[in-house]
Amino acid sequence: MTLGPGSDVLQAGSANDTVTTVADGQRDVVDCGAGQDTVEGLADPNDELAATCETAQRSFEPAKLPKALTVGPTSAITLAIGRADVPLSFAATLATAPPKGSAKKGKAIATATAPQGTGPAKLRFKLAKLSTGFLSRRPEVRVQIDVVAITADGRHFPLSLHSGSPGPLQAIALHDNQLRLKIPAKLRHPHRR
Ligand SMILES: [Ca+2]
Ligand SMILES: [Ca+2]
Repeated sequence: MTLGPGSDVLQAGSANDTVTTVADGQRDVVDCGAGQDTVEGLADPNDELAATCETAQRSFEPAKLPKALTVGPTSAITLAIGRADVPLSFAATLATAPPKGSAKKGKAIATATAPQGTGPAKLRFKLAKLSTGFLSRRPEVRVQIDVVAITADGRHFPLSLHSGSPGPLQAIALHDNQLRLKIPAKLRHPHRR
C-alpha cells in the first residue's frame, strides 16, 4: 500500500501489508491491522504508527500524557513527552485550552525547549505569576501543550500527544495535547496560611 501526498489515515486489514511513503514530511496515522506488517522507511516524528505495524522505524515514540499534573513547589512542571530515536530538539508552548469546539486561542502560560538529542525527551515549564492574575483564582485549569519536534536538518513537526489510549484512528480526537493542571493553594496565595 502506498500512501499519497498529504496527511493520510490508513486502516489496513488482516493481510500482511507493506506500507510505503510515510516519511513524506506530513503527519500520517496508520493502523496495520492483523498480520505481519511492515512500514518502509523511517517515519516522520509526528507520524502515528500503531503497535500493529510490527516492522517500522519510528523516529519519535510519544509518551502517554498524564490526565492531570500538579504544579511543583518551585512553580514548575516537568513533562515526559516521549522518546527520540533520531536526534530531535523540541519547542513547546503551554496555554489554557480553549473551550471545546471554540476557535478561540488559549492564553499562553509558559514556553519550554529541549536541546537536540536522542532518548527520553522531557520538557520543563516554569510558571510565572501564580500569586497574581487569572491563575491565582483557579485551583485547576485545562491546558494545551503544543510541542514541535525539530529535526537535525531544521524541519518542524507538530507532535500529537494523548492522555488516553484511543485506537489510532480516533487518535486525531479533540482532546489532543491537553491535560489538567492542578495549582496548589499555597502557590496561588503564598501569604495566606
Ligand atoms: Ca508522514
Ligand atoms: Ca495487516
